[in-house]
Amino acid sequence: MGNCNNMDFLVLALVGFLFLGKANGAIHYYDFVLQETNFTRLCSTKSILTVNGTLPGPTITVHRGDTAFINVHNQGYYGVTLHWHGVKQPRNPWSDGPENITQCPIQPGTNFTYEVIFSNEEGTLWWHAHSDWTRATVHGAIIILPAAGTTYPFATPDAQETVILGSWFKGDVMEIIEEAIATGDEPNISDAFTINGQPGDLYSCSNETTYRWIVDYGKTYLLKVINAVMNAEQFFAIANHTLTVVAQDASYIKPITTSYIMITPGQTMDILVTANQPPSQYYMASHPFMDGVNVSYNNSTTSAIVQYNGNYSSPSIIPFPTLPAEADETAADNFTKKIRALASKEHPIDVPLEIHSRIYMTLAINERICANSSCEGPDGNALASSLNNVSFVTPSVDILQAYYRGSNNGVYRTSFPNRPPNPFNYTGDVGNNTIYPNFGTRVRMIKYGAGVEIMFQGTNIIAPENHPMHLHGFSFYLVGTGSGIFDRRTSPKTYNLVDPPEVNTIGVPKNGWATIRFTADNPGVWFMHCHLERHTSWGMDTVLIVRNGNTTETSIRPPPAYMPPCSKS
Ligand SMILES: *[C@@H]1O[C@H](CO)[C@@H](O)[C@H](O)[C@H]1NC(C)=O
Ligand SMILES: *[C@@H]1O[C@H](CO)[C@@H](O)[C@H](O)[C@H]1NC(C)=O
Ligand SMILES: *[C@@H]1O[C@H](CO)[C@@H](O)[C@H](O)[C@H]1NC(C)=O
Ligand SMILES: *[C@@H]1O[C@H](CO)[C@@H](O)[C@H](O)[C@H]1NC(C)=O
Ligand SMILES: *[C@@H]1O[C@H](CO)[C@@H](O)[C@H](O)[C@H]1NC(C)=O
Ligand SMILES: *[C@@H]1O[C@H](CO)[C@@H](O)[C@H](O)[C@H]1NC(C)=O
Ligand SMILES: *[C@@H]1O[C@H](CO)[C@@H](O)[C@H](O)[C@H]1NC(C)=O
Ligand SMILES: *[C@@H]1O[C@H](CO)[C@@H](O)[C@H](O)[C@H]1NC(C)=O
Ligand SMILES: *[C@@H]1O[C@H](CO)[C@@H](O)[C@H](O)[C@H]1NC(C)=O
Ligand SMILES: *[C@@H]1O[C@H](CO)[C@@H](O)[C@H](O)[C@H]1NC(C)=O
Ligand SMILES: *[C@@H]1O[C@H](CO)[C@@H](O)[C@H](O)[C@H]1NC(C)=O
Ligand SMILES: *[C@@H]1O[C@H](CO)[C@@H](O)[C@H](O)[C@H]1NC(C)=O
Ligand SMILES: [Cu+2]
Repeated sequence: MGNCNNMDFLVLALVGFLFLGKANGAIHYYDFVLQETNFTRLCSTKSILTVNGTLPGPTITVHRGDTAFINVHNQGYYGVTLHWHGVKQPRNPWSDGPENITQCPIQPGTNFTYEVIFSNEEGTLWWHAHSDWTRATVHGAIIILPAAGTTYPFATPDAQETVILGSWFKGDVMEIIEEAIATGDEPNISDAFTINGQPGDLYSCSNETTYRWIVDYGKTYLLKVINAVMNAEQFFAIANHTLTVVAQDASYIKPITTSYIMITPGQTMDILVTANQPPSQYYMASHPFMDGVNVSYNNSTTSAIVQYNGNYSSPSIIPFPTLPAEADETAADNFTKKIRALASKEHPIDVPLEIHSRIYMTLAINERICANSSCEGPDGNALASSLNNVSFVTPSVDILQAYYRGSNNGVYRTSFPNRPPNPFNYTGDVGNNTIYPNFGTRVRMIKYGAGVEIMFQGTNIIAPENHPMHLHGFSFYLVGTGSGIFDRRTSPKTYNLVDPPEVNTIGVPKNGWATIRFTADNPGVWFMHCHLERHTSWGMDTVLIVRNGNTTETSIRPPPAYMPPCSKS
């Protein structure tokens, strides 16, 4: 991807300078072909679902405020949907993508065109399948350049590069999650992590294809790191090179100079890297940040090589970066706590100070009772998960249609609780009565324009860990985090309302809390879920329905002429 992208980037940057004034929003067209493709990794070949036969899939490049039409042709074996992660899609939930939330799957042999509407996002986002576990191999980068006539809030970099962290499973990912749901046990762990689709030198049979990023001495690059890993938050570093993080989730932050980052699934970071070391080769590497208790995971390290152009003798030993240890919560915290919005005149923040809708929400791993202890999870039961003790059940027709047409017919209930139904000692001795959740498709209704505050509370039930919570349709401000139980009296006093980061995914600390705020100015049906894929599958999800305002401009747009039909397969 490297060289091609760099050219595109220079050309687009040039075009940007030729247009002055406000961008009117260019329109881009892409065709994506979903197809089975044979890939060889870790000494074995298997067929995976891809877009256009590549892993990662094609990059979408736009300027701020543009629109992209993506015509998705499904030539695979099963129905799939795509999601444009972090793109707010004002008034346009029809193109958001989560399966049976905003649409039914695009069936094999059919196509559907997404209209992806960019607004104030600037930096890096990504797209991925949003159907069961297909996102493992169906994902790619979205690069949003500054609008025509504007520039970065830092010196224009010489070129850009994208690094997508991913997971590789030897087994079929769809079978893996089906098997886990059937047995009630944890899904099989991945066999490798990848950088731009390649596991790298630390895995057998992978060193011939290790990803190489070719750099020129003296140049400064804008490195776009995307965590597309299925089930783990990740540390990432480059040997001998300092990272200057300048944006997260397509929103600028105050530059952070660091030797490593912690990035959760769903998050993206834009990082300035200057190739200022002796011309040679250096490893970049990534492995999990895993503070979970009772969680099995892949504890391996993916790597790629930063290779300087020029004549030099190959190093006998390529320097390897020092990554924090897997369970190093302090290292994760130290990095995360440094992130603050740029909050400049050109890139202001707009945190709601008046709150109309407040939700206190517990996150938990639970058990679903199996008759005669016939399952393979804890106590002979099946693993489940929940928000406010409700384990989300995905309906078989999409919630958006049911809501929009006013034909609910029991597809969903509007009774998602706005506080834990039965308070308990969340982060301590949780007691046995917290293990079994309720199951249902419960959503929360929110008034258009409301100031919304959500306090996520981690719990100590069964398997506490850090949960990367993601909300569709919005970016939100992370105004506070802390350890232990959120305290109504003291915790809000620690809020940052001056320069909180504006993001779409946040890691809620293990047995701790995180508070987010946003203005409900985007009418629609918006999925909210943990971005660890197994937790999503187990039910750590809900839906926020933001009602229409009182004008056309504050209401959901009419649906496109064609939406994929919901079948009763
Ligand atoms: C994907 O493949 C189709 C068919 O070959 C092609 O028309 C399309 O341009 C490709 N899309 C991208 C983004 O490369
Ligand atoms: C993938 O490999 C299998 C087994 O070798 C083969 O039968 C199949 O035709 C291949 N598929 C493609 C798309 O090349
Ligand atoms: C399907 O693709 C065809 C040809 O590319 C296009 O004309 C048509 O509008 C597409 N249909 C949908 C529903 O996107
Ligand atoms: C999961 O792992 C087990 C044990 O290695 C193996 O027997 C099983 O086939 C795997 N399942 C899938 C779907 O790959
Ligand atoms: C890959 O590893 C094998 C076995 O250790 C070694 O023989 C080979 O030279 C290596 N290839 C590269 C490109 O490093
Ligand atoms: C990389 O950093 C290590 C540790 O600081 C140092 O020992 C080594 O000399 C550096 N390598 C190069 C090529 O600069
Ligand atoms: C993970 O692997 C590293 C070495 O790569 C090792 O030091 C560490 O103990 C392992 N951690 C766990 C929990 O297995
Ligand atoms: C975390 O930051 C503190 C204060 O800056 C420092 O003393 C400590 O060494 C850091 N720990 C890690 C693991 O980075
Ligand atoms: C979505 O609904 C379809 C039927 O329209 C069903 O086959 C599919 O399993 C559902 N997807 C999920 C994730 O529940
Ligand atoms: C909560 O549980 C912890 C650990 O068991 C205990 O130390 C603490 O006293 C409990 N708090 C309350 C309010 O019961
Ligand atoms: C809690 O559940 C465990 C496992 O089912 C059981 O062994 C234990 O006795 C229960 N404790 C209480 C206080 O009910
Ligand atoms: C429409 O809603 C806005 C707030 O979103 C409010 O200020 C305004 O008064 C409302 N207008 C009418 C006619 O209800
Ligand atoms: Cu989770």
